[in-house]
Amino acid sequence: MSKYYQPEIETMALEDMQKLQSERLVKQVKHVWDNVPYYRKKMEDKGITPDDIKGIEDLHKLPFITKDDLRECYPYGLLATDLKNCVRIQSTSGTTGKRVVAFYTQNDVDLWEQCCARAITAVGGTNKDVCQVCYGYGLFTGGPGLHGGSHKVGCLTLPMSSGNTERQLQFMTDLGATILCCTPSYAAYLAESINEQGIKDKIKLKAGIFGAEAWSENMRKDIENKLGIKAYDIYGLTEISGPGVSFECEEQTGMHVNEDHFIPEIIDPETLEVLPLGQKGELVFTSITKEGFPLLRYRTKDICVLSREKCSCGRTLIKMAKPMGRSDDMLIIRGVNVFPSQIEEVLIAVGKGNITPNYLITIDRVNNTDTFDLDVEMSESMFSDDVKSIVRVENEIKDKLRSILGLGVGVHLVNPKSITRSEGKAKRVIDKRKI
Ligand code: DLL
Repeated sequence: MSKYYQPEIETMALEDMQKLQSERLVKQVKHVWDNVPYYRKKMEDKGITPDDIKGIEDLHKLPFITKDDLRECYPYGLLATDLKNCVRIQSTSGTTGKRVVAFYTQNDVDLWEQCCARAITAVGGTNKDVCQVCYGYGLFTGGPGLHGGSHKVGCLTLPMSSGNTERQLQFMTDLGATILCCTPSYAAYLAESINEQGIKDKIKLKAGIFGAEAWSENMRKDIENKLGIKAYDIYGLTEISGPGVSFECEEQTGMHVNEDHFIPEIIDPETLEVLPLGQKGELVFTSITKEGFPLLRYRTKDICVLSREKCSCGRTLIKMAKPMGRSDDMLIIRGVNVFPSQIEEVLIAVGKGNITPNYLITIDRVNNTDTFDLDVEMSESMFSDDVKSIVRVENEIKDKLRSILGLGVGVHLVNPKSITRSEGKAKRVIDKRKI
């Protein structure tokens, strides 16, 4: 087995893990207090100092950090070390306005890659494996994270990045890839292409590590059957490091959190109270080993459940269920984080009396790929215009959205007053994806 199965950590007794977390938390709080004036102010506003945090039992006293804080502090406001100590940035898949930038020291990159190496090891990966990484490379953490983990395990790494299915299949068959890392929707697409081309017997895959978006147990079964592999979930987010915050083991009943690096909590998103194990609420993480960009009590907005039920793999690391949705309005479309507010901004910019602010986003999944359509009501004056000018406005909206989101959107100007008005909160999104 690869040296990234670390039983001294992964099967540690609960008391020992809590002791380790407490030591690291105390140190981390001091590091953040000393180096991040923004967070120090938040602590002062709550009337606490690092002396009040003696261990994980005091974690609940710390203030939360949210995406809004990250935006306010963009780009350097939450950096906890001199910039010269940082060697990398990564960023969430989002827009210029909403972008979140995370900084890493070399040590941060090493620890992150170790987390991914644990995930690859947990699916049976060793230095005999050929690991095909088709998450996007670049600012997105998927490619770089799994790539680094694959190197650490000693797999032959195929740094494919996303897209170009023909080339993916050629390398997969010619080089005998045994582990596939990509989003579950791309895995399902690859599986279909393999079956269509009748090349299943040329495939040597045994396991897949699929995450970055929600997927169901049905989708897991479908991918497993079509590819003849075991499909494992992996979770993470840029703000906390990237993929590998938690990973699935052979039991496939939820993801073990790398608790020696990230302390998870579940809170009630309304009252902000910490909820007991087993209750559903918003997932919050505290980074206890990061140097460059250590976030304390970061609200992920992912709705989830934690469990300490005994796992047959022997790991004692706490488990999180598959995330069950979000407590904010963020959508993940083809892996890109999209906020309805970004669409509103574009509509306002393009508006000029041609369109109204009434719109409806429809998302679906066709052939395992997300479709993204936007209906926008025209104004009465535009309604009487010729088709040419309607198409011009549609294209303008389309181009602006593509440049901001990096996504193709089907834009349709619809008749005035044709979008159903709501009596309560406006319903702007119809998500037909069955996931
Ligand atoms: O998606 C990191 C990642 C890359 C995870 C590759 C796994 C594999 P972000 O772009 O910052 O980072 O998006 C983070 O994606 O808050 C969740 O809402 C969602 N997400 C990530 N993994 C899963 C998963 C990467 N396994 C946001 N299941 C998170 C459901 C997931 N949702």
